[in-house]
Amino acid sequence: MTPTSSDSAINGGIERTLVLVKPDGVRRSLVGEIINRIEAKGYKIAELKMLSADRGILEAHYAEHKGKPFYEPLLEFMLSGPIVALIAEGQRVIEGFRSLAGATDPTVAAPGTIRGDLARDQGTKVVQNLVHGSDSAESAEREIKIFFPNL
Ligand code: IDP
Ligand code: MG
Repeated sequence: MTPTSSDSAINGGIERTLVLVKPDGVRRSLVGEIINRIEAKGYKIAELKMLSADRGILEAHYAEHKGKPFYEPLLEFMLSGPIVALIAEGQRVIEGFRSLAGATDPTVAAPGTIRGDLARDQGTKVVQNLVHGSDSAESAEREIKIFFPNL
């Protein structure tokens, strides 16, 4: 189909968000399931890598939580195994992925969401909820730079 000016208007406003599959997701072999949900929704995976985060990266990423009771357990948890970092792309993907992920607390996250379907309270100090997703355009830009500094 020949692109028209109205197509380019429809295709505008593409956003990018940073998604992390946390160590519990990698340990439980849920990487494919999580990526599938992102792709099935219609978002594009623009970048993807597996890495073992170091403390410096996580301190930068979670700076807003420094001093909270779950901060040290959160860093320890995120250091407990490899993670997958990806950039998902599409119109309103920041809000859209947060909706796919579900509420922070997996016990009450809605069924149908990644956290609601696949995670639960494990009695740990930090809640293990499989995924991270940027919460705003500013966070997305900041977090993408942390995990993909060469872009
Ligand atoms: P989010 O991942 O849904 O954006 P944030 O408030 O940004 O949630 O918290 C970052 C991560 O810290 C959460 O995903 C979760 O793993 C953990 N966390 C947040 N709040 C609590 C809490 O009250 N108790 C235990 N862990 C928490
Ligand atoms: Mg957050």
